[in-house]
This record gives sequence, structure tokens and C-alpha cells, in this order.
Amino acid sequence: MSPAEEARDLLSQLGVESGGNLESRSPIDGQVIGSVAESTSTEVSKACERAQAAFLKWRNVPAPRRGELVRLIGEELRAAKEPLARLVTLEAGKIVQEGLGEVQEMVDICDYAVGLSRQLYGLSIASERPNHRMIEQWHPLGVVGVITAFNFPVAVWAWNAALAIVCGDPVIWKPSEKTPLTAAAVMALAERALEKFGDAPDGLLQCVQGGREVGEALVDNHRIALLSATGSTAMGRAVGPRVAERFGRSLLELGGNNAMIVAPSADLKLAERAILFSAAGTAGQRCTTLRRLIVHESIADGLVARLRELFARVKVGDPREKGTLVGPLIDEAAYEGMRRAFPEAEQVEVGEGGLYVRPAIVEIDRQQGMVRQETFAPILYVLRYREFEEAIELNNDVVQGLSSSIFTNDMKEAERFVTAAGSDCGIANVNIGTSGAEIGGAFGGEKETGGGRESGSDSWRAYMRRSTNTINYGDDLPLAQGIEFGV
Ligand code: UN1
Repeated sequence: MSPAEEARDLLSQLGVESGGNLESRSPIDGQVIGSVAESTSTEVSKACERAQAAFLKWRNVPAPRRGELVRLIGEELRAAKEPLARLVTLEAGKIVQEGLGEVQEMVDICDYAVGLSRQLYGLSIASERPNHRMIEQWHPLGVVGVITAFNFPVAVWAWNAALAIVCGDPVIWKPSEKTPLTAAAVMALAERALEKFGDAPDGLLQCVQGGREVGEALVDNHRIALLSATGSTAMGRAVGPRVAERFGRSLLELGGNNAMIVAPSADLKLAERAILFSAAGTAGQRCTTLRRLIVHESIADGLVARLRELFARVKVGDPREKGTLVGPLIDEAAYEGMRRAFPEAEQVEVGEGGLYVRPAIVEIDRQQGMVRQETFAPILYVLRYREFEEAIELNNDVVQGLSSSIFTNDMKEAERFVTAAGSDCGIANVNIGTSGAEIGGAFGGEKETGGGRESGSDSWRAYMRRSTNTINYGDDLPLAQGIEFGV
């Protein structure tokens, strides 16, 4: 079946009506598979007003009850896992396993958020004054705008939305203009959950569709208390200051340039598997994709030869086919980007229309030029090192700081890699790859990756405001710092 035919079936199964001026093309064959209506800037500002009205109600709903809505969304996602994953495959070009994994990530964050809805803890702090109590509470923040990228067309919305909802915040989603259909499908599922929930305020979960202008309308709208944006560093550089100018908050999840150190003691069988998934998986289009391999010189020749062999054997092709590990690049621009970094990149012929490339290995002796940038394609640069400290320096010597990993069986090296003087990234792994993080941890990175943290741990705090309360239950009015003041 052609992607277009399959998409038609899936969309009707998922309750989405296709139609509108924003067309979606499948990277599998480059053909249009459906369309949605692009939002105008008036519609965006109306969406913000509706969301603000919803906020005034939703913030008063007890958090565990808010969690109930997320539980229902999780149920819808569980039930629709197969068709939604399939639509991810058609629209983003992910292989079937990765499409399923992406929807599973949504289910997981919903489960997590349901539990979290009973754990939005604040502190109780010792007051220096007699008969005073000091506490800290976390209150809903306001409307959250979520801008997501094509490569995780649905999971990143879930990371944000599941937490935002339990934290008491309405969400307006601006998905990538390259993946509007999967977003429409998620909204249809969310709609069903809202109906079952019953009394959620109108405008709690909304989606605006379109390109840059639609995103900018969200960025500049003063109703958006938190703007969570995932994408390139260039996008973050544009978004961050604009949100800050109106004293909004932003949560930025930008480019990565992730490295793995392979030490002489590494279990090479494990390392090879990790490298294959992290470097070639999702056709190199994850923000956590492994882009730099820093290998000890004593094992480099053998490892590189083995990787070349593996990369040559990887099945590149239609992501729907069994056995395919590398699907298409998202579009022509992605292919051009790869050619700029690696002019030898050849297209692999797979039917007609899609842009397919074989993952490449490029040996370099210095981190100069293109290796310093994030190219959203499967190119793995290989560097050699001699001393352990040099490997850490190479790991850290880029402007991005998302993910990193080390393969070693030397406990001292492993521990040093995760210390303050080790990897400077938000994610530092030992004996696993750079990609494929679990939702339970905080996800994000330092430096030009933007500093934001999403998903697990205490990332929920970004979606709430902190209120410090000092309460006097005594009959006197002692001032802090021992100040005497009075007539
Ligand atoms: C992204 O590429 O924007 O850690 C997110 C991972 C996934 C998320 C990637 N869980 O690779």
C-alpha cells in the first residue's frame, strides 16, 4: 500500500478528518499523505485567550483529579498505540519499532504524571522567628506553549502536556509543520479522553498548526507563561530572548553533538550495538544521536573496521519493511545538510521519491569545521585519543551539551566521567549509548542545548510557580534579622 493510502485508513481509524492548506508529505516516497488547516495569527491569539480562561478554572481542580485526565489520555494512547505508531512511521519515516517506542514513551510519561499528581511536594522550612511557620508551595503557572520538532512528532508533546496538565496548566501545541497529521491524531485521542473526563474546561488542550509565523505568534503572546521549545540551536536563539523580553519563561531543548568514549577495557560487543543504535537509529535524526566517537588508539583500527562492516550491512529502506534499521531522511533539505557535511553521501535507491542514505563513518584527527555542528543525518565522526583526560576534553570541547557516554570496564574511568570534572552534558551514561533515554530521568542539556529539563525527576517544577509562605500564629510581631522597628 502507498503511504497515502495507508494514511487515509489510519486517519479515519484515529478519527482525524484530513483537509486544509498545510500538506503533509511522507518521507517514505515524498508524496502528500494528508493535510490540515493552518492556523492564522488571530486563531493563535484566540487559542491563548481560551487557554487563559481554562487556566483560571483548571488551577482550582485538585491535582489528583487533574491526574485522572492524564490517566484517561494514557489509556487512549495505549489503545491506539499501533495505528498512531504507524502514522509516526508514515509521517516521520521512523522504522516500526521506533514508532512503537515513541508512543510507548507517551504512555510511560502519562503513567508517571498520574503518580506525580499526588506528589507535587513543597518544603517546610524552619523559621528563625518564634511562633512562625515557613512553607513552600507549588502552584499552577499558567498557559504552556509547546513547540515540537518532526523527529519526535508526538512524544515531546506528551512529556510536556502530561506534566503541564497535572501541574494545573493548559497547553497549546505547535507541532512541526512537517508532521501535522500525527499531532491531529493525538489531539483526537486527547479529545476522547476529555469527553470521558467530563468537566474539563474548554481550551485546556489545544493545537495550532503551521510554520514559523504560528510559532512566533505563540512566542510573543503574553498569555504563554512557559514556552517549551524543542528544535535547533538557531531556533532557540530566536525564541529564548523573545520570551525573556516579556519576562516569560522558556524551557529549551536544542541541538546536541553527542559523543561516546570507548576505552581500552570496553566490552566491544556491547559498544558496537550501542553505537549502531545511537548513530544510525532514526537515520541520525535524534537530538541524542551519537555524532562523535572518541576511541582509544589501541583499539581504534579494529573497532572502526567492525563498524564499517556493520554500517555497510544495515538495511536502509522503507521503514515499514521488516528488517529495515534506517528509514528515510525527513526531506530534501536534510539530505542537502548531510551533503554539506559529507559530500560523498550517496543516495540509496528505494523505490521513488524518498531520500535514503547509508550511515557514514568519517575519521578525523581534529574537531574542526562541520564536526562542531549538529548535522541532522547519520554521520559518525571518529577521533582517537591516547590519555583519558584528553578524551574528556574532546567530549566537552563543543558548544552543545546534551548527551554523552563512556564504554569502559575501568571503574575509575567510569566514575570520573560522571563527576563534576567529567562530562559537561545533561546526560552522561556508562556502558549504554547516548540516545534512547528513559522518561524517569530529567531530559535536557547544557550550553547551547539550552539548559532546559523535561520529563522525569523534578522537571515538573518548571511548569509551576513557587510560593514561599511565612505564617505567624503568635501574639507578637518579631521582625527577621532581629530588626527593631516601631514608635
Ligand atoms: C529528541 O530527539 O528530541 O533519548 C528526543 C532519546 C529519546 C528522546 C529524544 N527518548 O533519544
